[in-house]
Amino acid sequence: MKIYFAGSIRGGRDDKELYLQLIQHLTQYGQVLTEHVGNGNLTEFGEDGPSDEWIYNRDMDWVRQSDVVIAEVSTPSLGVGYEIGKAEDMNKKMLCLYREQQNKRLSAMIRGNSNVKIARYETFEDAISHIDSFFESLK
Ligand code: 6IA
Repeated sequence: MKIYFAGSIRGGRDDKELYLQLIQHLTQYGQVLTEHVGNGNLTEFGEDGPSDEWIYNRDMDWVRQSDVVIAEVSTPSLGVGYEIGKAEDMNKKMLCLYREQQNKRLSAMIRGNSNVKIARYETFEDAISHIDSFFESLK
């Protein structure tokens, strides 16, 4: 099972530790192609490294190859929204995890999309149980 995990990078790195913990949990279900999303050293300003064009092409290849897409959407991110739209067009099985926060509302382009399953959670344990139920439903 190939898993594409999407989480904010340039949109902001406030949840980077959470991404890492979610990715660690996901590895029991298969290969997480995008482990760098949980990299604690990666800031929203990026680093010297591959060009944006290279990153785009590689990530789109990975979305294509993936069996499932899990997106953490609590921190708004253009890249994550784009990946969700592409994954929808490719008919990928997808789960979006969303934590309610004061003064923030999830984009209508995600919340209003009946093709996108949104799992609301409060605690880390809730998020984990949404993930477990999602993989259970694929069996
Ligand atoms: O707009 P954002 O940067 O928040 O978009 C985040 C999403 O786009 C993530 O789910 C990633 O899959 C993808 N993405 C954005 N930037 C990168 C990136 N940057 N590397 C890989 N995927 C990315 C540089 C990494 C660095 C180690 C050179």
